[in-house]
Amino acid sequence: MRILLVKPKGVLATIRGLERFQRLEPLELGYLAAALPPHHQVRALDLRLARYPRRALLRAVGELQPELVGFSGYSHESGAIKAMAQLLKQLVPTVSVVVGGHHATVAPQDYNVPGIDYVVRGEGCGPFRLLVAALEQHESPAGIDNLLLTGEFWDQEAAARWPRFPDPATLPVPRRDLWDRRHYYSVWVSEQPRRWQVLFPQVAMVRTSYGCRMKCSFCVVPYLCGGEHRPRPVAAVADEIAALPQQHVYFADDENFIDERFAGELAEALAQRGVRKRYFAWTRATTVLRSPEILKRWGEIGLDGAFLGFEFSSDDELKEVRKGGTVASNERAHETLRRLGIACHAAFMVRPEYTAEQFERLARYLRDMPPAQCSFTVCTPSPGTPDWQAMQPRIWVEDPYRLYDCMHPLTPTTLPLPEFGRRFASLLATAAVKNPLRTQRRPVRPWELARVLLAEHRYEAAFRYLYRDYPPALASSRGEGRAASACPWG
Ligand code: B12
Ligand code: SF4
Repeated sequence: MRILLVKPKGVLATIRGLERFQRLEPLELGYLAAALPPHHQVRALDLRLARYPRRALLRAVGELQPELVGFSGYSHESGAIKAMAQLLKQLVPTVSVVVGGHHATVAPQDYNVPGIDYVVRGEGCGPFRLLVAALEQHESPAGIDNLLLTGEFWDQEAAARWPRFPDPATLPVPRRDLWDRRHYYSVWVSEQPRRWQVLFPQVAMVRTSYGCRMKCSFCVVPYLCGGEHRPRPVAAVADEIAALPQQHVYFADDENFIDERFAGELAEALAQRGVRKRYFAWTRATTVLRSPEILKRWGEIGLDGAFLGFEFSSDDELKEVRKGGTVASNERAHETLRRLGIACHAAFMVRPEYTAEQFERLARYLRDMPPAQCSFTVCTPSPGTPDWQAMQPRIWVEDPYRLYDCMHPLTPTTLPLPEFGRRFASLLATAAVKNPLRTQRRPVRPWELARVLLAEHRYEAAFRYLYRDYPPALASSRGEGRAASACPWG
């Protein structure tokens, strides 16, 4: 079969701003393609690379004449996916359309619309392979686990159950030959940046495990994987990393080091293979404090930076989201990483209800922090969690998925939206001076410096002007009531 796999382009300025710092490989498309027998003709279309995504999609459809088109997307991309699916069906009524990815997993009913034939939930390789096999044989794909048929065949009961994730040992090695690796990069942080260090290296993305054992209330991951952390076989991951042409690896795990045994064995397997690459991973303060020797070993084999969810600067707020740590444990973990020569990416959240004083309190905390790369989001429970359900009556936009990027408040702000955006943006500037790249004052290439400064400027502007993404009635007020929102894509 001729199959086109599509990753959409973000519509929001916040998402596009983020992309100036990092654009990671469309790994999910590589996994899906790898799950199929080789006689199928598969093309991956990453619309993030296209200036005019609508034109790029139509061109690809014209060239490949696909029989099946698969879309992948997060919640904020769901509007664009539905619009593209409908357009496709109008132009080529015989094409089959399947959607998958995170939004399909947590809100499948949102895709039960004209234009979409099938919705795949959870890990997609197995159901996708079976779907393609059924379509190839002109058979109905009804009855495939974690696959829903839309319209009159919609199974509401199945849509309400969490999909089961398969044994990660059954996952194939993703097909990275489907894209040009030169398009994928991430701004790179190190505790001790070298002189003339490359600031935007090409990066590969690798998944070593899925799931997490913790239960932070805003996060959907514990529901996705039943509260388990499930690693892939060590040798398979080490072989995949060893074969990568890129020198920099960004891990796509929810938590990389929570399973000490696996993390330790993987480090040794990489060392034994003589793999010398640079790594960036996501972990928790509690993991760093529990297993500093694992972080030390990873530091020795190339871990440059670790993402730590600091979340808040007060214990009360951390307790409220069941983070399972304290401000003091965050600070100790930060210190531990720095001692091991690993840079800390400290991720903070603000709440829609923040007052000017609460923004100021966070800004004071940032000013007193040791060097770190910082990022900021708005605390927004994930679709699929009980907290998301509880928030429903307070949601102030008609289509919350469109603005679900954890950077747009979905419930009324205490401050008027423009002031909220201004204060949110100024946190970026306050934290920027703490970045090890700035504190260490190492020389950098002028064009890379210009690129960082432009990215910072655009990202800050996206925060400052996020009120423009809301209907005018909300943009200028504290937003009582709900307002409709349109879905522009293209
Ligand atoms: C790595 C990661 C990132 C990377 C980007 C990865 C990329 N390729 O661009 C970075 C760090 C940049 C990132 C950024 C963001 N992320 Co993120 N990210 C993740 C993480 C940890 C893993 C995702 C991943 O790549 N997994 C590996 C791939 C191979 O697996 P997969 O995507 O799940 O795909 C499989 C299945 O879903 C399915 N499938 C997927 N697509 C399709 C399509 C079809 C047709 C089929 C059949 C099946 C199918 O099969 C795939 C094959 O294995 C997830 C958490 C999670 N557990 O999912 C959060 C997650 C997806 N991110 C999330 C969010 C909110 C964001 C941000 C908005 C956060 C922010 N404000 O910075 C941004 C948005 C970026 C953007 N451009 O849209 C949320 C999404 C919530 C939602 N409802 O949308 C998640 C779930 C985190 C969470 N705990 O809530 N993210
Ligand atoms: S926020 Fe991180 S630590 Fe908490 S449950 Fe989600 S993945 Fe686990």
